Amino acid sequence: MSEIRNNWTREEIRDIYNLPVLELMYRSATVHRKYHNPQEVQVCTLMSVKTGGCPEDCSYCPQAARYHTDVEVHKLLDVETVLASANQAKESGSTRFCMGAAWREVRDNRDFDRVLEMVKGVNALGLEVCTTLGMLTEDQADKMKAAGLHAYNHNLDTSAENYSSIITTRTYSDRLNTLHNVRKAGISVCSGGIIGLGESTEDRIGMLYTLSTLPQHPESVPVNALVPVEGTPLQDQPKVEIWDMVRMIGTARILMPLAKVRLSAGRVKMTVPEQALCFMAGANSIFAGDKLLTTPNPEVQSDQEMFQLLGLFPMASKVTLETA
Ligand code: SAM
Ligand code: DTB
Ligand code: SF4
Repeated sequence: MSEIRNNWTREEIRDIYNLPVLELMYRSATVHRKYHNPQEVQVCTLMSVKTGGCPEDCSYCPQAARYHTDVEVHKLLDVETVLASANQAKESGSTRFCMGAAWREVRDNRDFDRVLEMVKGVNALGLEVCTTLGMLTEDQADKMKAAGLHAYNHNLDTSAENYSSIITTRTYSDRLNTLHNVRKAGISVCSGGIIGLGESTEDRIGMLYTLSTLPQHPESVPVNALVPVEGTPLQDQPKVEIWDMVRMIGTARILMPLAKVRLSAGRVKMTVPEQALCFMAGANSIFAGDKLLTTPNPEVQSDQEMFQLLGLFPMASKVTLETA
């Protein structure tokens, strides 16, 4: 039941997703316990190193230039500013630092050189370093690997069938091509999606099908609940039901047992008992800090209290373990 498989069928995935929810949770929790320590949760920090003004039209995103949102646009930050934040993130218990830029794709210019410096600096702090910068070529992926990049985040967001209703300025195969370049460069793959976009259950199954039938599963699968932002086309979407998050997380856990399944955007709207259900279903990572990229996230203090209450502890850094 829980061996690593890349030949899942849509029918199998549909059957898992549609199990009675408590049965799904029981099965995913069982897989979770076989492959992970269920008390351990990786704490990650996100930082937007270049905000807003993006030429893409992702209909959920407050950073797309064409939507009128309250996002404060800024150019690429200085290396020092970013490294100071990375250091703070480390001090507050994060072991992974992810830098995001509102770019359609990486260009071979000074900004990219600066991002490579950021990657080197964060790596030198002993943090896992991740970036999310849009589309990448093979050569750019190789350069990031050489700079010490651990992981690259590039979400599929929804199913292939639904993609063009959410984003028209690029295609699903553009997305898959970047994931291929990242994998080829030997960088760990972080790819997941968003629920609450107005997608059907079949779209959720389709996205999980694409992820779980890649030649190698992503090491990291973020499950985001849409944070509706005023000014974006999806501003009026209803709140995601907790049982939908549980089903996505649980199904991802069963399909990709080794992956870190990340309870990502949308936690501000979730209660502690709701988040507990997500951890029970197999989530083993959160983003900490009062901001994601541009939208609010729970305070570090309240997450620490939640961990205490649920008997969870932050995953220790590999660097600490090696030197201990
Ligand atoms: N520009 C790059 C790209 O699109 O890959 C990197 C940054 S982009 C903001 C990273 C991811 O954030 C998106 O793929 C999407 O899954 C997620 N995201 C953006 N806006 C969101 C929102 N309002 N709610 C939930 N997730 C969101
Ligand atoms: C991911 O899947 N979720 C994070 C991270 N990868 C980059 C981003 C969530 C962004 C939520 C909207 C915002 O704060 O701008
Ligand atoms: Fe740009 Fe990324 Fe936002 Fe799409 S999700 S508009 S590519 S920043």
